[in-house]
Amino acid sequence: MGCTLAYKILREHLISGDLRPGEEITIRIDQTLTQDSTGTMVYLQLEAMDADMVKTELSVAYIDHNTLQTGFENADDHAFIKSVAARHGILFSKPGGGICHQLHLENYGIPGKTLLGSDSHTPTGGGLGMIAIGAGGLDVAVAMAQGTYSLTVPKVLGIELTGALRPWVSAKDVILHVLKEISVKGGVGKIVEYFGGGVGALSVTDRATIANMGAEHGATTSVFPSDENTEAYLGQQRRGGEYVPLSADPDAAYDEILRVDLSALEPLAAMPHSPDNVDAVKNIGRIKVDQVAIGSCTNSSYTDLMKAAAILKGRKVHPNVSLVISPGSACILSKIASNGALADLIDAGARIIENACGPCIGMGQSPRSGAVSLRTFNRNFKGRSGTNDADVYLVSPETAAVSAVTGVLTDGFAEGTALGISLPEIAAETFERKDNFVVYPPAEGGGEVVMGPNIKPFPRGNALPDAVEGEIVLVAGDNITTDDIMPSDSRLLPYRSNIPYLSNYCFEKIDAGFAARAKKADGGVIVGGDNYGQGSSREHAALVPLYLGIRMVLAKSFARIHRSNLINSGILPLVFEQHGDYDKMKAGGALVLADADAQIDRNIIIVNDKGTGAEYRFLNTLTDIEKRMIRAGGKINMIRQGD
Ligand code: MIC
Ligand code: SF4
Repeated sequence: MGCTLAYKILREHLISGDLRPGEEITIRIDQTLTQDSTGTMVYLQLEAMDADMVKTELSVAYIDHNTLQTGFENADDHAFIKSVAARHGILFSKPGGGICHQLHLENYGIPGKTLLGSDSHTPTGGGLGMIAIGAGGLDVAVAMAQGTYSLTVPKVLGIELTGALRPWVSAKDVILHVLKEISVKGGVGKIVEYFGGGVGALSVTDRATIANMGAEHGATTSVFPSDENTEAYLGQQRRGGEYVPLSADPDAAYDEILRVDLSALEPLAAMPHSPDNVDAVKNIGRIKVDQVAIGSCTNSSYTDLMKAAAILKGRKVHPNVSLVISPGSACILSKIASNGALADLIDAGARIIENACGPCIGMGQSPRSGAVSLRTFNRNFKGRSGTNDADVYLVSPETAAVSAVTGVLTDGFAEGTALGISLPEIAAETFERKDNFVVYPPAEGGGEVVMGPNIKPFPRGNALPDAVEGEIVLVAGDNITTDDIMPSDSRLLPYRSNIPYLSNYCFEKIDAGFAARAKKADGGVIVGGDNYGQGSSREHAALVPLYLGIRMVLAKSFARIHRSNLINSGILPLVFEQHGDYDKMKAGGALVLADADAQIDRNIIIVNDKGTGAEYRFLNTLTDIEKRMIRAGGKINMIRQGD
């Protein structure tokens, strides 16, 4: 049987371990990226490791999340990141340059390379044929310091694409369809690899949209072949020389296969409050819309904005709708400014905001109370927009633009509206390579670290005690997101380098009393359902609980990045062997994991109820390296002990 593309790239980068599903391997990391809201922590950790110049071929520190600068905090973080980047040979991408994933695709992504990023949407690079993985900040810091990353080998889910998309149906609808099919946890433990005749009908930015939102089904990453469309895209970006053709063997053995006929797809939308709550736009109906937002790392490419401009040209945004557009990069904004498309958007009544994450992470543009907001983004978790009772629908740029005009959720295809754009013409255009927003590090590195008053030391775990015990401070349900655990909006994002401050808001949106209870319990246990910790890569969702004294999280299953972040912080994630035991967990009860050092080596870990003595069995999913981390009280401690 032949080899998948994913395994070919992993094999190329294998340093140690067996490339078989479930085995732990260490791979070489060619490139890393960070963004500012996880980056401050990454660079504090890099400094704490006494690292020298980075060991990667390329590392870039982007500023794109915290760009509101309502106080000194964000700007201080930017200055800190810039100073550390210079010290270690890291490129610094200033605020205003654009969104990290779009910028990386345009400027630095190379087929066949590995990329590790401190953001869950790093897999966007899979659109260029990279193995691009999102990880917690500490893993990215280690990758910069050592040039390596360890992971459990995922299975490969092959998605065979056939046919071609009809007008008004776009890449967003492909990934929404996949999410509907496999759910928000269907990709956990897998790499999703696209193949088949339909791949050629998708441009690199289409592929990037699909790979980007693979984060929403929990996959380790998603990857597309590198073909003539890849060559054309790199040529457009004046990087034609970096093209490498790559594909799976024709008889590649996939662990599972899902087939998607592109020609059968129609405009879709993810309804509140989950990216997999998907239905056809025409089935949802013509609901009244208050806000439309076009942008984010999923749908802010040049093509996406050109489509929106073509739909809006000569029309007017509905009086009840606020349309807001955030281009993916300065390069895209400059291009639409010079070709007149920007004027078409503004003349239609669009609000143009900075090339940054912006409303996607609640940094401004929160909709009004009870609003319906259509967004081309990737996550519609409750409250993420900054308005707790808003209903956010995730849609394609086409659906967003036409709905902004009609004022109701609209299926442009069903309406028979003309799209008025030639996609091949757009794909043939070239961009000037500009690096006006990039600061290159001095060849020799070095320089002072610039540290503002909002930047506080990060918490470190303690070595594993004889017994891990504590009160159950929270019993949460299924699919708890990291936005639930550690909310991040314009109010809290400026405090990403201040864990003590953030700790007051842990679980705020679902349980306002959590922080106070956890502080009082001083060593609590969190209980979660399935897919605990889905969503972002923010390690604050582990560091804040650590700061609050949490030492153990029990769940039916964990999302990949959050599970690693817990372990990196020295917090033990245990999986219920019997899901029925979850129902027996009551807030206020007390649990103990006795003889912890010995138990950590067993396949089944026993936890007892301190009151009744009742016994609960948990699966131990820790790899050997992870056991060492838990024993040391976290990854940094392990590294500093020279382990
Ligand atoms: C997100 O989309 O949730 C974020 C904000 O980009 C996060 C990173 C963060 O919390 O800083 C992510 O996706 O990893
Ligand atoms: Fe930024 Fe949103 Fe993309 Fe996260 S998902 S990187 S907040 S644009």
